[in-house]
Amino acid sequence: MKTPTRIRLAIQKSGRLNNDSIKWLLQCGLKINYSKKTLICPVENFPIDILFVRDDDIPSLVMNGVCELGIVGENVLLEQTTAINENEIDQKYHVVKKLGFSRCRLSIAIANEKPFANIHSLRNLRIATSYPHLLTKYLNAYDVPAKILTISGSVEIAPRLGMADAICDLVATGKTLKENNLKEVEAIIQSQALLMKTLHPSHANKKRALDRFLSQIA
Ligand code: PRT
Ligand code: ZN
Repeated sequence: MKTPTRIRLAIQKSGRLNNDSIKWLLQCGLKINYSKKTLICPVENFPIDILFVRDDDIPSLVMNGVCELGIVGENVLLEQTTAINENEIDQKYHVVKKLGFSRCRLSIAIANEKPFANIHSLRNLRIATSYPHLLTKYLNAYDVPAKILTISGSVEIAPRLGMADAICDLVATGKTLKENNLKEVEAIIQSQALLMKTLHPSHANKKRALDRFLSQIA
């Protein structure tokens, strides 16, 4: 059987990370010839195959060694790893570098007219979010009980629908919050895209390609 020597690098298939991830790879000197429909694309001048996937799948693909490398938002990586035992996680991946694009923050926001003095003003509120683990960890650190409602999208609309008193979602320019009559009151984490690598490469002989790529971008 032929020994695999090509490494896999996972990036988002479509969405906010896609363009800048490709731009960054091109800046690293990789020659990529891909179309929007491609799911896997061989790099012409390097033993790397680019895999196009949902961003949420990237941390586990890398942690399980299916892909040696991945580009993902810190927000997604932190939410997923917060859900798992920290010691177990530390042995599965390493953050190679933060890439400086897709910057945003995960913040709590409430209706403009609601009074807010400090984090304790959130006590016992219903907070809608797609980031239940990061939000729970943050509120627990301040000993603030709240009812967390996990929803997968359009989080900003939840207070208008009467489903929630507050939200916890990503903010970049603040335009979406403004449009939904919400004000940002607490920033939980700052985020940007990062390059992560597996600590479990599936074949030892892929290490040479991995080391060569990592030394090229150092
Ligand atoms: O389909 P797939 O699962 O791959 O993509 P997705 O829909 O889960 O993610 P996508 O493409 O929306 O975002 C990918 C990543 O981009 C996020 O995980 C963040 O790391 C990063 N990013 C940077 C953002 C934003 N900025 C951002 N502003 N992701 C989402 N937003 C949304 C936010 O949720 C809110 O609805 O934009 C709105 C707020 O933006 P402003 O500018 O109005 O404040
Ligand atoms: Zn996603």
